[in-house]
Amino acid sequence: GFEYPEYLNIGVELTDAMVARGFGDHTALIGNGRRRTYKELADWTNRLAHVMVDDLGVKPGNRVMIRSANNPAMVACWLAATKAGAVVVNTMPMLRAGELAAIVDKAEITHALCDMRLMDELESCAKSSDYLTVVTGFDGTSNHDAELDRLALEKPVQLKAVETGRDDVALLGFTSGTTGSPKATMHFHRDLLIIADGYASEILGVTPEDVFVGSPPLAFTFGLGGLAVFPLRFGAAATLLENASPPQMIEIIQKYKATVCFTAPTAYRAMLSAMEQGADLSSLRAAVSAGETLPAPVYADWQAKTGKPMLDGIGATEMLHIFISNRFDDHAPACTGKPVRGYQAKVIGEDGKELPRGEVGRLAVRGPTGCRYLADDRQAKYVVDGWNITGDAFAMDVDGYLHFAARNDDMIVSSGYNIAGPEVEAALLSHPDVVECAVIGAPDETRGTIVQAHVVTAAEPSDELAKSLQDHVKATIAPFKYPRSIVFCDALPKTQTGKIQRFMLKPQL
Ligand code: 3SK
Repeated sequence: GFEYPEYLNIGVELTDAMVARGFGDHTALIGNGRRRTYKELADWTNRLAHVMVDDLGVKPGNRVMIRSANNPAMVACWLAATKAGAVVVNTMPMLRAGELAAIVDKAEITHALCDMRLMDELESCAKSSDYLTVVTGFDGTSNHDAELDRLALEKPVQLKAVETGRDDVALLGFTSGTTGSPKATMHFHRDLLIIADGYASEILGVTPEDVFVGSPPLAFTFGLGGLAVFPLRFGAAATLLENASPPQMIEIIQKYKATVCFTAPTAYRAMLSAMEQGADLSSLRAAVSAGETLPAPVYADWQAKTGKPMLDGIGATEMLHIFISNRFDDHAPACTGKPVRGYQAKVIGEDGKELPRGEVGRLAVRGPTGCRYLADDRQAKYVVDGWNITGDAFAMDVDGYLHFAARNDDMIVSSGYNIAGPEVEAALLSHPDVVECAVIGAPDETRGTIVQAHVVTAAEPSDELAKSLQDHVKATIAPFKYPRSIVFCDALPKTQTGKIQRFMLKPQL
């Protein structure tokens, strides 16, 4: 198990406690062209926490929204609000007033800290909100040129942080999933340590020498763990990029000799192409892929070009972070690995009973960070007898390894066959002209449902290209799975965390 003291504040654990452990002079954060040590981060967050308590009136338990792109100031605001005893809701820059309002209402948010560059939408949300009364701007460019920063400069660097309990809620993680309708998941202070002491320690073996880079937003728990909690828990450095495109990540990897990367398969594909143009990724010792299925060709190409495995994992906002993962010394293509320390997994059928090994069913997981939805009757459906019933279809083999089949919504039944959309996508992605694709079941008069592929291509769309893609799939996997319909498109619809929204491609929508 994971043992923690009764009183625990994750903001203190990741800053002042690290200084006390001798990491004061180590680099904690790199962003906007500046490095900050653990001591500087501890002082900065203590000053900010004073402002929140003394000037903004934040009380323990208040829900505080942070609105920003990934940058050091966002991390500082998150840690500081936590030190002030707040329950933090991190949000992404692209959210509009209506989406912000839904979050504010659901979480009953009273205070918001917002990068000055993103004020407009939040102010228009605040105008019509019954809850949100205090909106304060901070300078996301780290020039300390906004109200919050100016107030902080007057404050002392010593702080008596709020003594939160280890089981007090620290964070509300919002998830809209791939189907719409947002839910808030509650996570305790101790949960944030568990994901570091479990996944990051056991699977990644993080050390103070590590330098992290990646693309997921800090507002997504995948990003908050991978780009803030994991490095800061172990005295490592986090590089933060506001627009983490593959070229920018490559630049940072080369400049700071980054060692651990968190991103999605599409970005790894782009990084692999860049390697052919001379990009040097040799400093990376860990490439974590999650958030989307890792196609076997990307896994194989990475291994061939870098000599290191790509670590595929599956997580969920409900569970806070990754709960099943491959290991450096135990990995395979099209395999998600085994449960992370502290978690258990099983595959169940429609009746909720465990299925025999090898059969595809719904993945159920149990572990210390299990789902607690805030005021949501979907809780009873998601957690049954202590097991979290995910939306993903997996098979567990005789040796206990889990193999992804599809998100339950992605399973296509065509002419009586069960066809896993991601398997067809992986086959299409191994065609040289396919940049991205999404496969869905589309209605068809004769067959009921047919496999339809929506494809972003590097070549000029044509009937010949469509035929070549179909032939390629037939030659790669069982021919009955080939997409009978091919739709060429410029881009695929995605959630703000980069997951493809296949439901948006369904004809009825
Ligand atoms: O796989 C995901 O979607 C995920 C969600 C939250 C945290 C971590 C991960 C990988």
